[in-house]
Amino acid sequence: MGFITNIRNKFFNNKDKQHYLSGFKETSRSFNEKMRLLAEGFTECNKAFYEALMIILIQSDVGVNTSELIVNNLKSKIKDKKTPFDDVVEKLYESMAEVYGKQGNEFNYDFKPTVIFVVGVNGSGKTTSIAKLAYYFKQQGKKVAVVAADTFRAGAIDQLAKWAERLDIACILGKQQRDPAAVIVDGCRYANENDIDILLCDTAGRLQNKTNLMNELAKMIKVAKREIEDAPHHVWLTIDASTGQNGLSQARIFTEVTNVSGIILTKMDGTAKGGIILAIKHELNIPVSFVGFGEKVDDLKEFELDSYIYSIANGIKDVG
Ligand SMILES: Nc1nc2c(ncn2[C@@H]2O[C@H](COP(=O)(O)OP(=O)(O)OP(=O)(O)O)[C@@H](O)[C@H]2O)c(=O)[nH]1
Ligand SMILES: [Mg+2]
Repeated sequence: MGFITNIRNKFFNNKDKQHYLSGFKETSRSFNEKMRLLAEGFTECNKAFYEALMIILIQSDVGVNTSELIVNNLKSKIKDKKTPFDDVVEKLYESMAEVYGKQGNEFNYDFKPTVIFVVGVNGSGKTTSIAKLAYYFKQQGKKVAVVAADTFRAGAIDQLAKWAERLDIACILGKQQRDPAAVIVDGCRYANENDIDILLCDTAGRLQNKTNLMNELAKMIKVAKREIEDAPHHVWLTIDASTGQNGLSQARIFTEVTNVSGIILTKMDGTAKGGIILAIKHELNIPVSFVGFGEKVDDLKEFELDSYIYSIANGIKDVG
């Protein structure tokens, strides 16, 4: 059985398949169009073919290093230069999955409360993702509260408070310009006293100064740990998919200053830069945990590698 047939069932059993199909539609369209052109001129798997393939991957935001790895992996699978194009493409998807490696996005939410920090550059989708995560956990019957520890940007606190009101969950508010660490302390205490399962903490994303960022995050982490053992249990980084490689390099700084355990890839809807998922995993060695497919509260979905690959490979046909 071929690789695509193998992952097909998994895809069709994925409850989020519609989000995957529409979210990766642009990536699939653009990738398949390029592959179609490559097929037209295809004679055999020679140097020129692999180079053209490499360019297509790079154009899909897979990144140079990751593209190279995928192409090398593919080469090792193609024993016969004259392998038919469709079989080569199937092996290509298999190579992508192998280069991504293990999914690695299973998280432990057994701590009570489980404290999750969401970090990331300005506008990358932290606050919106917090709201979506709150909804996600609430759907699972968990008691959720959010902490508005972005005391830097005017309007940030209101933005989160509005979401919390709509979701009917508690929001621990800081005042603008107040020390964000103090708001984290309030949040942790509230969670301890109110039987909260999941405490989601919003943070400010300013990046002008690495030392400041490092100090501020370090302080927030320190006070959280003081209030709740081992907190924060997870630190998730938002990356805006539409900013591609550039967004990835901006986000890298957060992985240098804190122990990021998962990635939330936002704004996947409407961009063709879906290859970034492979680059993120390879370059940062952090799994993509969730993907944001839109602005609505239920538009954040768990990342599933095979469904992702399938959506790009066959997305076009299935969307129709
Ligand atoms: N289309 C789309 N828009 C999104 C998604 N996630 C976030 N957005 C939008 O992106 C914009 C910025 O999102 P925020 O959540 O405010 O980003 P932030 O990181 O909290 O921004 P700062 O607080 O300024 O650092 C908002 O208009 C969101 O509605 C997504 O998955 N898809
Ligand atoms: Mg925000």
